[in-house]
This record gives sequence, structure tokens and C-alpha cells, in this order.
Amino acid sequence: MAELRIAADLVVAENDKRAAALKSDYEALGANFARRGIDIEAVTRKVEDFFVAVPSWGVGTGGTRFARFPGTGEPRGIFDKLDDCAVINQLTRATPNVSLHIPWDKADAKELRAKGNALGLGFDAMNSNTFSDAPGQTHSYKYGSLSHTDAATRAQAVEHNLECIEIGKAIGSKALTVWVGDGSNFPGQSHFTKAFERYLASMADIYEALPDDWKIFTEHKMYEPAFYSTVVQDWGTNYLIAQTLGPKAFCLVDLGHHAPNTNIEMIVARLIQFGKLGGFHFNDSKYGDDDLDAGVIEPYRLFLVFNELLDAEQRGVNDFNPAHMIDQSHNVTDPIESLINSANEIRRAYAQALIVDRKALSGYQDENDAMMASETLKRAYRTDVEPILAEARRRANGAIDPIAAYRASGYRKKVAAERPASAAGGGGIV
Ligand SMILES: [Mn+2]
Repeated sequence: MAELRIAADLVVAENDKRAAALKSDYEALGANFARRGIDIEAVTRKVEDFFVAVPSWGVGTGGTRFARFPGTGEPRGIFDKLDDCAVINQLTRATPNVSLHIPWDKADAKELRAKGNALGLGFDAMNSNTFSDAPGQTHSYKYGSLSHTDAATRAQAVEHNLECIEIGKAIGSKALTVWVGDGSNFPGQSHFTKAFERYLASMADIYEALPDDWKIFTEHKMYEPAFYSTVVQDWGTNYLIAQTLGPKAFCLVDLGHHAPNTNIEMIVARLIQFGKLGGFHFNDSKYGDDDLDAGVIEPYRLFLVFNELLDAEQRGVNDFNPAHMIDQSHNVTDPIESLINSANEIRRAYAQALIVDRKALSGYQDENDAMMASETLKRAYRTDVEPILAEARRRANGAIDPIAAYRASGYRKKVAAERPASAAGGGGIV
């Protein structure tokens, strides 16, 4: 039995206040579904089994290039972060796994594993960091890491990724996500081809050390921290990497890493078709890599991404098992509330995509009935599936209204008393 960060009877008391309304809403939605030929119980069970990993770096307050304004009770290290992640999972029952970032979360592997076990948490993909310099490191990543012009710097970056794999093996992770900040700020600064050749050679060295049952994920990103070019700038380059490295290499799609108005769901479809979709970093954006909470800006786009995933699943695409991870920066909210809400929004998109009438959609596509094809998607998207999400949480001993339960628990106030205030100022992601 996992240690609970919030008293079980508080969650029960909060749920008791809302149980009758939920029952009534769930029955009404069930009757609506029955008329549409959908089994609400089957949908609820699928939602209960859908999980998304939370990022350890997401439970601290994020920042921008301008400043960081920390909240109270900021986690002091990985063990505090795991405590906060356990709260998110206790209330949502949607986030049983945590993704670690090394070296930020470096700690004794046995202790990490024991802490995870005690809290009922597992470990998702390991994330390497060669986009900033760790204290005391020999070679700087100012001008790149895996694609650096200097062989010793590249070797150091490869070595760091190998260390991430070793830590991951010790704590039960099965994937490595390679983060790089490599790129250039000026035309002419970097030779596109040579830089990509060096990157591929470094990645091949990392791939070589990857256990057989692991996956390696690469993320494309159009800009930032480099502002003229990046080494892995778009999904085409990302696909080339996965294709060149081999069968354990896959592309990760971070929803914020594209030019505005890019048709991301179509990229997802292409990667699925050619067997290289590794998974997602969920977040939302208005302008660039804003790292806003999933579903707050473009919930229809999130739904359309899940529509492609469910289409693939229901077509029985081979070995289709994309990783679901959140990658966000919470600058003005309580990070725990943002992650609770994001996990729910991701489940909402999943539930809405589950109820798309795919047979009807396929028929409208064949008949070139654009109006009805669009309406088929919209009908699913317009359905308020909140009773299903709430019922899935309730059945798993989570909270019917997780943010209300979190606020009622006084958790933030409690940890604020235990954890000294962290320093303000400084930009960047944490
Ligand atoms: Mn990302």
C-alpha cells in the first residue's frame, strides 16, 4: 500500500460532497451514449487505464528569460519532487510514473527506487541534459554538445547520456530522451552538414550502449536555445535520425516545438505510418515553445492528435505503444494544480477521441462528404466527457474534483512550512 501524501479520509469527504451529482451526470451521459451505440462502461475502463508521465522538473515553478517567481514550498530536490508527484497521482490516478532529468535529479539509485516504491510511483523515460553546464564539468556546452566541433566535448556529452542509461537501468526506466541545445545563432556560424554528421556519430555511440529492451527518443525543435538554426530542427530531420540509428530509435513530438499553424496531427500520422512515433511531450502554446498547460490554448488540436492515435490503435498498427509525457513550465500557477489539470485535459482528449464514430467517418471520407466528416469529429469533441473522467478517478480512489480536494487538503501550506523559500530571479527552465 503506497504512502498517501493527502489523508484518504479527506479525499473521501470531498468525494462524498460530489458523489450524487456525479452519479446523475454519469447516468445521463450513459443514456446519451446508449442512443449513439457507445458503451460508457467500456470508455470509462479505457480512461482508467490511460496514463501520462509527469516531469520531475514540472513540480518546481518555471521561469522565462526575464525572471522566475518561485512559489511557496518549492521542492528542494528530487525526493521533495517525488512527494509532489505522488500528490498529483493520488488525486488524478492518471500519473503513476515520473520522468527524471539528469543531473538535476541525480541521487542514489537505491534511494530513488525505494522512495518511488513507497509512494507507488515508477520511473518513465530518463532525460539527459547537455544543454547547460553542470558545476565543475570539464568542457562547456556553450557551442553545442553532441554536435560540438571539439571531439572531447562530444565524448563528454556521450558519456553523460551513458550515465543516464545506467541510472535508468537501476531504477527501472526503459527509455532515454536525448535533449540537446545544439545549433547556431548566426548564418555561417555552423556547417549544417558537418554538425549533423557529428551529431549522428555521437548518437550512434549512445545507441550502441542502449539495452535491447530500451527505446531512445529524439525531439525536434525549430529554435531555442539557438535562434538561427538547430541541429534537429524539424520532424523530417528527427525521422532521419531514428531511421539512421535503428529499430530502438523513435521520434518524440513535443507539441510546442513547431512553427505556428503547423499541422501537428498530420506529422503524428506520418510518423505512425512509418513506425517511428516514439511518443509525446504534451503542453500547449500560442506563439512558440510556450510550455503552457496542455489543452489551455488549443484543445481541439490536442483532440485531433489523439484522434490519430486512436485511429492507429483501432486499425491495429503493429507495436504501437507511444509514450505519453508532460513537458511544461508553470510560471504563474501552483505547479501541482497545473499538472493535475493537464493530466485531466490529456485524458479528456483521449476520451473524446475514443468516442469518434470511426465507421461513419471512414464512410464520409470515401464519399468525399467533407461537412459530415468534420461534424463526426466535432460531435465527439463537443461531448462533455467530464463525468467519465471524474468517475474513472473516483473508482481508482482519486478525487472527483482533484483541484478542489488539493486546495482543501492544505498541502501547499504544509510543505511551505517544511521547505525553506527558494531563490527568486534567474531565468530558464527548471
Ligand atoms: Mn520537450
